[in-house]
Amino acid sequence: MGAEELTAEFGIAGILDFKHGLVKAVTSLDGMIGELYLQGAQVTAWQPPDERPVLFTSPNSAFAPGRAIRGGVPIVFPWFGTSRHTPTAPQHGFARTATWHLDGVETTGSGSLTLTLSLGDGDVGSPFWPEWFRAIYSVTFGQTLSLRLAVQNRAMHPILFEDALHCYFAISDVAEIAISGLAGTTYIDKTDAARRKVQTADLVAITAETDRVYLDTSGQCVIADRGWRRRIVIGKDGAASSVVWNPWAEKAAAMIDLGEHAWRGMVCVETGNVGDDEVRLAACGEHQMSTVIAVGAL
Ligand code: TA6
Repeated sequence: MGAEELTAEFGIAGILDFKHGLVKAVTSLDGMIGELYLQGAQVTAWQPPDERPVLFTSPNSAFAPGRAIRGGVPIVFPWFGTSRHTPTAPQHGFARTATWHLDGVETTGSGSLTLTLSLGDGDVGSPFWPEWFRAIYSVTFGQTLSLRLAVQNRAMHPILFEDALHCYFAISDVAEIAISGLAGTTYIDKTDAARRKVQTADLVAITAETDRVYLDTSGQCVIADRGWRRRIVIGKDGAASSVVWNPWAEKAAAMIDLGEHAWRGMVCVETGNVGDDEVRLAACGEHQMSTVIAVGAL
């Protein structure tokens, strides 16, 4: 559907509008701002009243059909990174570049707006993962940002997949933040030949390229940002992994959709089921994972 048809069916005057180009939904409600592209069902902005933007989205992103948008919350599915089974398949799966269907819009009395989107095997027809599935994604923009991804197995056999909500957070400066909630867990260090290490320090500080898949983590993560004196709290459910990523200067310089200096103002803290934590979903079963993101003063 194009922007006009979406506005006719789902638009709410003064609250929800749809923009041309790569089609996106733009919401503004009681001082809160939110934005979501139908491609990838990708949230690219969320800003509660009187707050700075919480998500980082690169203005250098391609914003073009079939090209991944750099920032916001890309949905990683059905594999994370390079597919272990088919290394030639596109990085991080097909969900982030496919166009999702907008199935419903709902406002609630508490100043929030929920968009529900879906994607099925018929929409993607991927040769790399020819499974029968339906994914349903609900996004609630409000005082918090709530994201829930449900995957239904429509086949008569179990399916295996990885998923992640690859959140890019806006920060004052990478030197000014510390991430808590991961102490004592084991991570795969993708910057060091995928060696497994234990997070011994209470806090994760970003002092070099960082690319870590933390396994078997169920608690919330908190980004404490001294520069902006705020905390971003990332709660999760149904997600056994957390991923922490910052490309640092050299890698960032090679990423034209990021730009040379933007890496200092972003960090990814992702919620998902990755690597050892991949999901094995029984025939006709459903798996849900969700994250709730909140901000507050430090
Ligand atoms: O989640 C971390 C990661 O897998 C990194 O290895 C890094 O490459 C990043 O995602 C971004 O991947 P992308 O395909 O969006 O360039």
